[in-house]
Order: sequence, then structure tokens, then C-alpha cells
Amino acid sequence: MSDTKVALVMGSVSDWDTMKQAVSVLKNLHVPFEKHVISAHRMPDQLGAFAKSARDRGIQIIIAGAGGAAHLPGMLAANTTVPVIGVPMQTHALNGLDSLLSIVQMPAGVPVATTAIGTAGAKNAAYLAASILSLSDSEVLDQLNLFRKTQTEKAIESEMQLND
Ligand code: RP5
Repeated sequence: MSDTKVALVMGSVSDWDTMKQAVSVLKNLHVPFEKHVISAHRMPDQLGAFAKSARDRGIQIIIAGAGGAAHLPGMLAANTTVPVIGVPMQTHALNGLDSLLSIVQMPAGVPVATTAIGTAGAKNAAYLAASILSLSDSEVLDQLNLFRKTQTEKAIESEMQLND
């Protein structure tokens, strides 16, 4: 089993511009991850095999970004009990409301923790994954605390500059 506990999955390479924001956060927090493009409707067999093997491969959290009908996070969750965090892509047709409602409205029994639409959601999926890992990983907790401290200092600094 490897050290990689987070798997990042996107429904299409066209989701990468958004999902790379999650990658950037995971890298900053020194959280090892693997990344995949798995289309729920174009690669259903690969989706099933990936999700069914995730727990045995040591994956503890799956971050899944998808847009439009956005069935990827729900179908991953249907095939594993590893927690799934869904990231709704900002679409052209409906500005991401379609993705959000599709991901967030899972019927009871197969949950998908859903973030905001677009880049904020991608970043927060990574921060949430790190928070969950930090329950049992003190190195991730240290990185998360450092990030929060720096974020607070920057906010205070910006407030001081406003009043200069
Ligand atoms: C979804 O359909 C993907 O997650 C993507 O957001 C959207 C469009 O995919 P492409 O047609 O660009 O591959 O499955």
C-alpha cells in the first residue's frame, strides 16, 4: 500500500483548469495524491473498477470534479464507502447550477459531500480532504494550521493597508 490517501478524479480533461486548483492546494499542504480522468458515461467499467479497488489501495478520500449531468461523484460513491467530495464545474450552459444540483442532491444512503461551484469549490475540496486526514496525521495538521495562520496574517495585513 502506498502513502497516497487522496485520489482526485475528473470527468473530463476539460475539468482540469478547475481541478488543478485542488492539486495546487494539496501540493502546498504536502498531501500526496493521485489524479485520474474517468468519465462516468464514457468509461463506466473503469469507474467501477477504480472505485471498488480504492479502499484496498489505501485511498481514504476521493475528490471528484464533474460538470453538467455530473454523475461522476455519485457513481463513485455508489461503488465505494470511501468518502467522496464532489466539486461542481462551472458550465457554459447553466453556469454550474446544473453541476451543483446534480452532485448535491444525492438520495439518502449514498452521500457526496459537495463544495461550491468552480475554483473555490476545488480548493475547498482539497482543504476539506486535508482536514479529514489531519484527524489521524499530525504532519497534515501542522501544514493546515500553518496555512490558516498565514491566511489570517494576510487578511490582517490587507486590513492594515486599507487603513494606511
Ligand atoms: C462531464 O461533462 C465532465 O465532467 C465535464 O465537466 C463535462 C463535459 O465533458 P467534455 O465533453 O468536455 O469531455 O462529464
